[in-house]
Amino acid sequence: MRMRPALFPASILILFVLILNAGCSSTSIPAVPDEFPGWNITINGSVEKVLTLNDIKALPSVTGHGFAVSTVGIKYGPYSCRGVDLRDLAALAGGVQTGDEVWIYAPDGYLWVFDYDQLQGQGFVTFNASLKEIPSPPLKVILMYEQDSRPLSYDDGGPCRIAIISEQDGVVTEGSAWVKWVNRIEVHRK
Ligand SMILES: Nc1nc2c(c(=O)[nH]1)N[C@H]1C(S)=C(S)[C@@H](COP(=O)(O)O)O[C@H]1N2
Ligand SMILES: [Mo]
Repeated sequence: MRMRPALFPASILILFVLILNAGCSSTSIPAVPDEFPGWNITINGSVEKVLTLNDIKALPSVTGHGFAVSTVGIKYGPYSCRGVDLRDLAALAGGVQTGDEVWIYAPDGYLWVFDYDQLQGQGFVTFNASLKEIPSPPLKVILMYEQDSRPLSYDDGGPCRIAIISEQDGVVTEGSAWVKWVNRIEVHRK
């Protein structure tokens, strides 16, 4: 009899865990705020801002074609990508000036740096779908939260990943700049 009072709450707890898991086991991609509770991103410049995913989605968004290639030549995409231009995010923390760099951090320790020209969409190496180098059209660097009209899953680098997009279809960029799981952005002034 001494075990019973302890067993009852434990079974209720297990039941709750099962119910919560059932809610997450859907095969469709869950809505991002449910998939990433408490997630936010820090933008550090002359001031610092912390944004939730809803804050990011409330900002003006841009869309375009995104297509990337890994260092071993595996292509991913083409995708339609939606997100916020990095310059608009930086503007919330004091903005970028000529010569600034933007450092993009992820919790796995990955760090990628965009120089000022790249923030303007210039100075990237681009390829066609056959991976032949082509002159770069104007590009945009965005913090992507939607890929092919769906929230970005964790496996794809969600909730927010860097994407380099073009108005023109079939422009491939180097995958190393497509930082997954972005959680911190810093504006660096020399
Ligand atoms: N956070 C994070 N982002 C990252 C990387 C990483 O190791 N960590 N690797 C980069 C590199 S080198 C490539 S080629 C692509 C690979 O993207 P994939 O994992 O979606 O294929 O992600 C980029 N983004
Ligand atoms: Mo890579």
